[in-house]
Parts: sequence; C-alpha cells; structure tokens
Amino acid sequence: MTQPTTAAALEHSQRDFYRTCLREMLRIRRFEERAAEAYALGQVGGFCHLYIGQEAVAVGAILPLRHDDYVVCSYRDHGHALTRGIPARAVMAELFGKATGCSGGKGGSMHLFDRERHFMGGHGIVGGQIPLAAGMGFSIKYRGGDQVVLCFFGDAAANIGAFHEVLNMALLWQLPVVFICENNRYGMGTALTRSSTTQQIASRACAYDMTAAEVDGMDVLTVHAAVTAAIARARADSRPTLLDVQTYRYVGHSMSDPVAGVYRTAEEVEEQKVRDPIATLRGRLEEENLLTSDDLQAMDREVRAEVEDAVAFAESSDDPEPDALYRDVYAD
Ligand SMILES: Cc1ncc(C[n+]2csc(CCOP(=O)(O)OP(=O)(O)O)c2C)c(N)n1
Repeated sequence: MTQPTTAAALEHSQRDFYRTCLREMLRIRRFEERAAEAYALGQVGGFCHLYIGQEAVAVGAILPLRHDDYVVCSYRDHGHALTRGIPARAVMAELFGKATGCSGGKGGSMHLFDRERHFMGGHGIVGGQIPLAAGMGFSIKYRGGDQVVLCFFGDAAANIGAFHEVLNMALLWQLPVVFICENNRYGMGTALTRSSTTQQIASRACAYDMTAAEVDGMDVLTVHAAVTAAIARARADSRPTLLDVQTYRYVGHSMSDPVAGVYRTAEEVEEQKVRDPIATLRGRLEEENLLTSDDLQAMDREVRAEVEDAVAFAESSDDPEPDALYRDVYAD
C-alpha cells in the first residue's frame, strides 16, 4: 500500500478533527434533548440545567486537554462531563439518581464528578468552583507538575467577590489556570447587557494584568484555537488566562424556566439560532467536501443509539442503597 503524502495525511487528520468536534457537539445536543424528555416524564429529579446552544464552548475548550489536566465547572455541566470522556451511561444514570451514576447517584445533574478523569465537578454554588480552581492550580505548581486547570463559569459568577480575589491570586502566584467565562448574557432571569458584562470582565482582567480575550463561543474552531493558546501558556510558563467567551443558550435557565421567560423575547432566541454552532460547523464541512449528508446521518444515528443505550442503562440501574449516604463514592 502506498504511504499517504504528508499533505494528504494532514488533510485527513484535519478532517478527523473537524468531525470529532461535530460529533462531540451532536452528542451533547442529543443527550440533553433526551434528558429533557426524561425530566418531563419525572425520571430525573432535582435541578437540571441544559447546555443547548453552548456546546461549542465545552467541546472547543476540553478537546485540547491532556488526560491528566483538570476540569471544573458550574451546575450546567453535562456537556463538559461528556466531552471529558465520562461515559454517557454514567452521566445519564447520575441524572436518574442511580447507583451507577458517575457520582453514585448522590449528586444529580448539577454535581457530576469523576476522579479518574480529573473532572472535579459540577458545582451548584454560583462561582464556587473558581476558588477551587485556584487551589488545584496551586497544588499542581507546589508539586512541580505541568498540568493545567480549565475553570468554566457563567457571566453572573463574575459578580462574586471570590472571582476578584482568585484572579488576583492566580496572577500573583502565577497559577496554570485558564478561566473561561461562558458569557451567555443571562444570570438566570437577570440580564446584564452583553457589553457591560464584557466590559466588566475585560476591565478586571486588565486590572490584574492578565491576558483577556473575547472569543466567539458559537464557533468551536475559534474556541479551540483560543483555549489551545491559553493551555500552552499555562503549561509552559504557568501563566493564567481569562477568556470571555460569547455564547447563548437556546433553552431556559433550568427545566423549570420557560424557553424565553420574561427577560428575553422568543424572537431573540430564534435570531440566535442562526449562529448555531452545530449547523455552522456542518455547513463548513459540507462546503469543503469533508462531510456528506450520508456521513452526517450515520453520525446522528450512532449518537442517538449511544444516548438511547444510556437511557436504557439508567432505567435498568438500581437506586443507591440507603447506607451509601454515609459512604464516600470512592471509598470502596
Ligand atoms: C451563591 C449563589 N447565589 C445564587 C444562586 C442562585 N442561582 C443559581 S444559577 C444563578 C445564575 C447564574 O448565572 P451564570 O453564572 O451567568 O450562569 P448560567 O446559569 O448563565 O450558565 C443564580 C443566581 C446560587 N446557586 N448560588
């Protein structure tokens, strides 16, 4: 067999990379559509915050990580967990509160966790993960490692005091943390104008002399490039970065919030769908003849099958034993 030329090999690897991005975003979308159905049927209890519309952020940011790097994020965490490699079965089972869930069924949608994959949650307290990320960064540096931490949070979390303190300390101590603000414009029902949030974040970054960039969060390739550069800076020079990633959620704040709510119009939501991250990448791949509609259908079929398998697994799994309440998930 003839060896592919370097150019052809490069083209192949680029095509595979684009397809991986598309597939990962599609997995999140289909997983969450199905999770919403399960929630409506009463199979998922507690809170459930969907990520639909924001998929390009988790996928673009997490794909460049090494397996020993760390991820920590807010309660809107299904996409981050799936992209980090937690099996769809374990994530769905956690939503269903089953013993086979990645947090033993004791965390639910907001508290996905996986020690092996260095996925440090899923946090329900707005901004609670930001100081934890600094601790992880400090611990890496203290032990002389070269891992990095990705810390995701919403724009409203930039209002908590710890955000300011942590940015300051991260810079003073030169911690290898990439702070990723997923700026979806709304903090539950509170709308800050996009520019005011962006200005706040940029001015803070400037005050802390930290590289701050505005990134188009609806374009997975743009997110990937920005985070790859930030990861390199953290790994090689132990320097923190703050990214203001502009994104949008098409769904309500949580399953108990209507799609548009009183704080935005249905027209606004529809307008934003023109920038859909999945449709944008799919269009680009089709234009460049890197994907046919048959390929796309096959990909969608596989993803749907994975999600159905995850639901069947969650449905047939057992509830945690009552005494598991008193045991650490990782103790056994
Ligand atoms: C410390 C704290 N205050 C208030 C809340 C209630 N709360 C839950 S989500 C939320 C909005 C957060 O918005 P943002 O950080 O922008 O993230 P998004 O939900 O948009 O992803 C609030 C105020 C909370 N969970 N924790």
